[in-house]
Amino acid sequence: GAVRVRRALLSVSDKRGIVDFAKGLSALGVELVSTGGTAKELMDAGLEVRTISDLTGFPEIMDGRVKTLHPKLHAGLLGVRSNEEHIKTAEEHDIEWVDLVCVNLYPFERTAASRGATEEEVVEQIDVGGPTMIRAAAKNHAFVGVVVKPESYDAVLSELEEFEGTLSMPTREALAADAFALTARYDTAIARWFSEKHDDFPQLFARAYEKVADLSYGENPHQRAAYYSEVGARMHVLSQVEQHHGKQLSYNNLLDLDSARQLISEFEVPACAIIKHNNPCGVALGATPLEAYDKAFAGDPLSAFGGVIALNRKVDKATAQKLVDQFVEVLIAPGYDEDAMAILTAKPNTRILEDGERRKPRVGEPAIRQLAGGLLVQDRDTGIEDRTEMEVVTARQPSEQEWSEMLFAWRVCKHVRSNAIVLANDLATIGIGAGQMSRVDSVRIAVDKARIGSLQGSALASDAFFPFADGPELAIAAGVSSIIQPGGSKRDREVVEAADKAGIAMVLTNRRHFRH
Ligand code: 93A
Repeated sequence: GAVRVRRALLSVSDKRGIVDFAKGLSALGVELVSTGGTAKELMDAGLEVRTISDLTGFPEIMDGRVKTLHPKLHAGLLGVRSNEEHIKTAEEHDIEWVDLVCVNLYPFERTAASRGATEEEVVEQIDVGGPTMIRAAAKNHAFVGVVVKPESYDAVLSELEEFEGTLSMPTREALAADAFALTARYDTAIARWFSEKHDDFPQLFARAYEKVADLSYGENPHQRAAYYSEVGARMHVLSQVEQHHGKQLSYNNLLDLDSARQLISEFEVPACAIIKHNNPCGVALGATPLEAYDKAFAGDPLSAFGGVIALNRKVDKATAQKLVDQFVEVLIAPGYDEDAMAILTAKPNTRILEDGERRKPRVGEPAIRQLAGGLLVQDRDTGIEDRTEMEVVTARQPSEQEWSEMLFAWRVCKHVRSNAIVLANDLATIGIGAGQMSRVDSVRIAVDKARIGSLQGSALASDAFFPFADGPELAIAAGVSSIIQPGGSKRDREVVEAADKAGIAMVLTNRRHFRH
């Protein structure tokens, strides 16, 4: 049934709205009990407040580490009001029932995320008394209400005002659900912080996610979807990206956007990447953003239709004029010239995004994928091999030009679904074979995509070794003059022989980059 609120305990770090809430309670005749800082705030506002020490008969000690951790308070929260035994005990020990608890916690997450905070400061922000009160009140929701966020104050107050100072069971249950969600999240953030100090895979992989946005639908219109950010993560895609124009980002947009940003971040010089269905269909470097875009687009003009386009330079007028000729789903760049923006926003549908300051993911931040009822967790596939770590295995050494084509293709290849084959010429992809179950099929697709002529002297990158010589042979016949691949196949000898026979250059990276 409904619970009559006679006494409320208020103890909050985030003091937004607390004075008004307390005034409302006070007007309803509720006795206010409060801890140091909160009590002061309320008294300054002219409210009559009892201190927690007055209730417990014990001072707040040890710099506030022990303020509310007292049996007199916790018995007053946990006692079953309908239990004769509990009532008798309460009388014996002068225990006063507390019917409403309003608590929010020390800002652990914020402190842990702030750059300057020392470990000691972060640890000090682990709230002990607050969660204890919240859990006690939420457990005893049959008799106690618990409010854990300022956003709930108005609704709680309205109900109390409307129903003669009482709170209904459904309301108390909903508040208890909020309360346990908060303490779960809070402890998860703490557990994550501790486990991250040791750069390993903790026994209990504690992560919490909070909703950032509902999406209109998922991969398909009949699937519901939302975007969540990870609690405690240093960055997430939507916190860094500002949308200037166009409809809300869809589920598929976000997926492609994430891939586009990862790919484009491989390059320092002006670069453009066009993503379709979570694979690049055109990637290029250029002296200007316009040149990079033109070359990326030329890589596969048919597939570029409705793609996610990422640039790592400010978009200028010339590039904007080219971009509006195409159907672009999403455009992302570090900025836009004013005249470029005017041109781009003339089209109502293109989602125009600005990439904010990029923070690299923390070393050790894992990549996670969901399986039925479980997760696969692995290190991120960060970084890329240096030329000095690679090995030329053919009689012919690659020319400097071939080296740059191969290294470019290799960087792109890492971002293509396996089996991945990337053909590049003039620092632009000319054909990409992605997501095939057989590597030779990926080679075939990449070669088919490339325009005749562009293949002469092109470079091929393969995300993993060639199990047979058929793939390289096909590429060589089409005009490829250098191949970069991890090596490590049983038939490496046959593969290298095919390269030597054709007089092309082959480089082994000794590391593969599957992306499944
Ligand atoms: O250090 S604590 O874990 N020890 C406690 O006994 C305790 N009781 C309440 N922190 C404690 N609190 C927290 O103090 C509350 O969760 C709230 O965040 C904060 C309010 O303190 P003040 O009213 O002094 O500003």
